[in-house]
Amino acid sequence: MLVDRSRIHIALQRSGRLSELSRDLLRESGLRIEAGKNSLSARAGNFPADLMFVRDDDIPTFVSDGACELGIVGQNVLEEFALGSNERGFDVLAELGFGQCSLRIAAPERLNYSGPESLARQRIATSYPRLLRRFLDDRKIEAEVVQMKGAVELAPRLEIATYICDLVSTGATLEANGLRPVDTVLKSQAVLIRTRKPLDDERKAIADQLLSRIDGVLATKESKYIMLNASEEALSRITALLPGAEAPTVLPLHGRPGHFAVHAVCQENVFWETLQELKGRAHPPSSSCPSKR
Ligand code: PRT
Ligand code: ZN
Repeated sequence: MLVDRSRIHIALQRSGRLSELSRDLLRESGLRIEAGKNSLSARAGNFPADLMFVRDDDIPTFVSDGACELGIVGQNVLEEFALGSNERGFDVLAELGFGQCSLRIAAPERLNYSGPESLARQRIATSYPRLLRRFLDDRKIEAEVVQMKGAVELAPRLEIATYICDLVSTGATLEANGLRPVDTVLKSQAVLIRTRKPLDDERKAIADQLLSRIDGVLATKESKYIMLNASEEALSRITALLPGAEAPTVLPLHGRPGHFAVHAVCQENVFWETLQELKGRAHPPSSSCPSKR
């Protein structure tokens, strides 16, 4: 297949937990994507990018080989891949804030776990043998890693292994199988990756443009817009409470001398902690209305 050098190629999970969320992010970044569920590839209607829909396990390979310039994949899949390759063929450009899960060691309910040394000489079933092996080696624990492709939660019941090491998000699957999480091997979320293969200027510019759009989308998601009314005396105390905010806009309120409207964009982590305090300080209380957008 001839590679079209005037377009970039983005590897996305075809069908699974990350596929819709990955497409949503690209749509929010302004790409028109009209591919159906069964398509293997799609052309963005209004941006020089082709999307390749593949198994998530293939995404690190495609990007490292340079077949796709960009990709979206879970850190769990990415790090397992990286541990098996001699050279890192990709860079992580952004954490995307979805697909969160943890790779955890889990034990049957009845078993006591008193730290990683409890794993010594035990059998542990996993689909992530390299990440698990690194976890054990870092702690100088010798244990047997039993590799499974799926249904890892069944291993203790089938007496294939005593422990398992698998992805957990809500914990419901572990619970349903009489298991409980006892240790964490890796915390994971979806990330945007770029090949380390050199790009020609044209495709580098396209990739940079998309990255800056994605950065914009992520920044908006992490921000909250605060609007409140305050008296003149309260203004300096209120602006001091907004450390994560851009310079707030302060506007006089028509017909209410000495009172102002304060508008500020605030980082989400600051927002929730600050909200209560703001409510206490804006004056008069009846007109203080911190709100979010
Ligand atoms: O077909 P393909 O190979 O592309 O997909 P896949 O079946 O390998 O992957 P998929 O779609 O299941 O998951 C894609 C990615 O989503 C993973 O690589 C993770 O980065 C991320 N992710 C987030 C999860 C979970 N949460 C998750 N809970 N991947 C899998 N699970 C599974 C887990 O393995 C276990 O079986 O969900 C079960 C546990 O869920 P809870 O909620 O009961 O704890
Ligand atoms: Zn997979």
